[in-house]
Amino acid sequence: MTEIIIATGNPGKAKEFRKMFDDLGIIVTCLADHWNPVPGIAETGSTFYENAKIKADWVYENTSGVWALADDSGLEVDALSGAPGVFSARYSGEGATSAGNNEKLLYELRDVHGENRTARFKCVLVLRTGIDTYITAAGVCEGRIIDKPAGNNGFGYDPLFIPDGFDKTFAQLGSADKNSISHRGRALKNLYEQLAR
Ligand code: ITT
Repeated sequence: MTEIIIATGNPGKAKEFRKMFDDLGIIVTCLADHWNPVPGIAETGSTFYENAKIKADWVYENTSGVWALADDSGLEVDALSGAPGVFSARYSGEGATSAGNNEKLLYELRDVHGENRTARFKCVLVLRTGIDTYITAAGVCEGRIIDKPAGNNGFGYDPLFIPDGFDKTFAQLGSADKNSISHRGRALKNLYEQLAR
């Protein structure tokens, strides 16, 4: 394995991957290291898998066949029938910000209380390693949505999500703690196990 490009334009994800791959002794780059401006790859799929594959394919096909790893992820809230799901990044509309998405989520959950606020983060990773070769891995982290943001670490919905077994949000946990139990950390561990076989 020589180089892996992470097919993400999300600096929060990029930072987590850099840290996790660094712990494995592997150097990675992201879209911003290769393209300026960072390409907006249209996510036209209807599942995390389809969107991850679209992003991995874009990078593989726009380089000389460099290994491309894509993450498609999101938050599924039970009381909202699984929303925002694949629309997590753009939940509050075009040009959505994390603050806007979090505000919308709290509004949608205004009448949902206590143990009915269960949710989970999901992550699907697709690594394209050749013309027709892919490795896929998935990870899930169960938890609940609190009623006001807490913490400044991480990104996205982290200030609203408390993982099961903890009393702090992802945004209050340090990155090492988050990565050890997160959907992304679990998916990457599974991917790495497949690579090591
Ligand atoms: P790329 O496609 O460029 O990777 P993106 O942010 O658009 O960046 P996704 O389409 O996979 O990525 O959307 C994932 C969204 O789900 C992300 O923008 C967050 O809103 C949310 N999300 C995923 N993982 C998260 C995490 O670990 N913490 C908080 N929010 C997360």
